[in-house]
Amino acid sequence: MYKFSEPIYITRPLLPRLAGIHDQLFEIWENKQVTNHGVKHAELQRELAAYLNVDQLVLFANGTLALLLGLKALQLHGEVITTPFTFPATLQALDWNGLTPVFCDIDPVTLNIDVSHIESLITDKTSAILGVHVFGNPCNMTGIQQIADKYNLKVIYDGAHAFGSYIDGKPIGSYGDMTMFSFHATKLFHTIEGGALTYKDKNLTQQLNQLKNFGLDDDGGVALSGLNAKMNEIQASVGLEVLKLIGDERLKRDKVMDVYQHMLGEVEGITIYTKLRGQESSYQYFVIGIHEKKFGRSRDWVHEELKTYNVFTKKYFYPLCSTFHWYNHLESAQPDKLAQAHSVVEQALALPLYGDLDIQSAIHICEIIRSFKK
Ligand code: T4K
Repeated sequence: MYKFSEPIYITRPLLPRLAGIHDQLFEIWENKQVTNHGVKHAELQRELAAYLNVDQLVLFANGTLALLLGLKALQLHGEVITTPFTFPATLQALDWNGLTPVFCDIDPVTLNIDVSHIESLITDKTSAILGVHVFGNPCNMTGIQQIADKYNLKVIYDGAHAFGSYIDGKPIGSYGDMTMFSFHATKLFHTIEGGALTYKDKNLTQQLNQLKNFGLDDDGGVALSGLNAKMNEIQASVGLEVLKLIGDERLKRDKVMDVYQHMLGEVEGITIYTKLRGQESSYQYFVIGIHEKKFGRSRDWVHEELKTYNVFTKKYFYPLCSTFHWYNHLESAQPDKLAQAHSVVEQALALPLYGDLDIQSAIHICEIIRSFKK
């Protein structure tokens, strides 16, 4: 069996030509505004709002701070219904706002919050539903909105993995009250570190801009208890260059996904969790589920064995957030209430997906995985 001579990771950052970055840096050096809302920041904010097709967008230093401050701007209180199957940052943004998560089990197909369980979790303390578009699979946004409208709850989406996708012909950032996007280097679109909020209520704009800048107002006062969560000019200029490459990158990732889909789609014991393509897809991750009994090997075994071939996959999102020691006393965190999440977290495995991964390498990865089947 083929063995890679160099390590293959689940992703590699999409890096623009250095000459383009140099030109951007030259302009920044010339005008000497390196952070605190300079021209690059303004330009990227405009370009991203257009690209994501949303009316309101504010940039942040990273996705976690964007979500944390977005939740604060919405003035939530008490409990927020959310998923245990996500990156810790989703929960940490709640924590830092003093909000209590109420964990909702997930749909085993989309891996997102299961709408049929939400109503039973609502109490008089519930103020919002925080859905995560896990691996770019969209939440059931119509179902969530119906419940939110009925109980007068806010809806926030963690769209860290959902950059640029359209669902039912609408940009994903236009659903709910607010959506967070992460621009970390591992994301399709990135600013090395960075993030943004898109949101419905334009009255929030001033507040969000203050919150990310220590709460300072325009009159020299301090209006809010904010933070430093500003995106600097170098981050913004990397974003401007990366944005030019996204169209091509999506096409390249589509070809890699084609190989995975054809070579792994029919293997007994393997489920493909990330099936969306074209404008619905964010092309962020390619994630499979490995069913130990049917495949003959566990997900953990496959993850470890692939390393001997120099292929480094990721067990996203292991462990479940509901098992963190500061949550495991919560009633909603009990494993019997989260049966699907506990099952999926033992099966999910993210495979390498990035434009520079050549087709032959994707074929080798599939051949290696297929050779594991018992
Ligand atoms: N909500 C959700 C649902 C999220 O998934 C995330 C972040 C957030 C919120 C918070 O957004 P940010 O505050 O991060 O904007 C990575 C990322 O650091 C994190 O942004 C991301 N989600 C998470 C899913 O993945 P790790 O610890 O798994 O990444 P790491 O360093 O192992 O990188 C993965 C692979 O990528 C490496 O094996 C090699 C490659 N890589 C990585 C980096 C950073 C490179 O080739 N070059 C690089 O510079 O967290």
